[in-house]
Amino acid sequence: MTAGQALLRPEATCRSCGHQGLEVFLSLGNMPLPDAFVHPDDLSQPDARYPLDVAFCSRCCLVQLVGDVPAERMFVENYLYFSSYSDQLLQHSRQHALELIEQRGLGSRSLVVEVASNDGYLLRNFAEQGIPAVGVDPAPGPAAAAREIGIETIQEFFGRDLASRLVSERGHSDVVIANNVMAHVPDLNDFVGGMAALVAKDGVITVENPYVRRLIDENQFDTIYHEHVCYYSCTSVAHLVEQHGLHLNDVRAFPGLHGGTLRWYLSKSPGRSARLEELLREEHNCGLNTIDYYIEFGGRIEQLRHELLNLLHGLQRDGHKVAAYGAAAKGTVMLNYVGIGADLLEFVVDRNVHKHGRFVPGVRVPIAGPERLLIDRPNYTLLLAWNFAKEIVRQQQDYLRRGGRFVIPIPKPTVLEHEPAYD
Ligand code: DWN
Repeated sequence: MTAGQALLRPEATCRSCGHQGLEVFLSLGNMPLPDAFVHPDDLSQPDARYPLDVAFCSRCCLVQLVGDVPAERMFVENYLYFSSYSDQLLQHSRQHALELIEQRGLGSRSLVVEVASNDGYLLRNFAEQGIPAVGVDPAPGPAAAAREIGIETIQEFFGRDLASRLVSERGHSDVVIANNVMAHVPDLNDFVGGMAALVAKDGVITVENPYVRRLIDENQFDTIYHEHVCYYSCTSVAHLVEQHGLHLNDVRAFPGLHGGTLRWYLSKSPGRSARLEELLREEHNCGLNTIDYYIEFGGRIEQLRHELLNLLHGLQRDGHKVAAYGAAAKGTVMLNYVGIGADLLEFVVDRNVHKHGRFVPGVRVPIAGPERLLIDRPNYTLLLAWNFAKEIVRQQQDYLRRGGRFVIPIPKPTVLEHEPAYD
């Protein structure tokens, strides 16, 4: 498929509204699973690869992948993502929990359920105040880590079945939290139907996901990967939840989180805040509800790919050593789509010790700890975890003082001369 065009896939059905026929506006090729970091013993095995095509639904405006990868392949076998490796995310989550406790008057007779509770990074803030909290997460590693800190965790995928078991065993939930998971579920209506069944009549559901408008406007193509099946706007979320007797009531923006996150507030009661109405108007006015908005994006990404590769080849030609920071899912996409491999990168560093000694899927670049930046002293480090640029650059002042420089890949490949202005 040519960048800057759309290709109609008549067989593809919208995951939200069931509309037949989706328009693919970007194809990232046959991509390895983004979090399937390769163990040294498996280097002789080829990476499983799956087509990565992203499309637009002209009826409900949902942006979504065409084609599925078995969820077990992505979130159970060998899933190494632990939320607690980001101080920013921990701080953000604590703030979220404390606001809910106060706004909803939560106490020992309340019930909070978090779907995709990972290592208990968020629920711990409820548990420490004696508020009953239950996590749901299918990934064995993070679920075990949550239990180690006393967070009850049901190690399953969430949907209508589990919701009805939770209701019969514990009653309806005052708060249901679903951060960075509603984008991940292949059977979207089973997931949302489950949340609608679980939440109490006067309860609230909060859903956080990266905002598709920021993805498009800031060229965040590397956040398109097999784990992220859907990419949301307020328009598409409103369509989706109304099919399940839920209403989108409010929205909050967190520009500095994961490249630009929205938190949507859902409930069984109608009513929309002024800021939600404003965002819906903006989405209509900027054309986010039309295919042209996405076609233009596809063309920009092809341009970015050439610019980044040329920049890195130029640094190498000038005799500089180049490494990367952030063995992130988005890093796997960035390296594989642009074509940045072990010929260009000495290694990738990451704080998550579970990834050390492994290799980035596809390009097979080795992963080590951040201390390697001061030991090997690469002249330039490509910041694959650009969404945490501020936190990472703050940590790496010694590296910068000794002459090291970070390269930020998006929205435009740039050598960072100072701390980023991310808030
Ligand atoms: O939706 C998802 C997002 C929220 O998180 C998951 N499907 C998978 C994951 O995607 P990702 O791996 O691209 O997320 P992160 O959180 O951007 O990855 C950051 C990587 O950088 C992690 O491996 C941790 C690492 N890190 C680090 O080494 N030093 C992070 C920080 C903040 C640091 O200081």
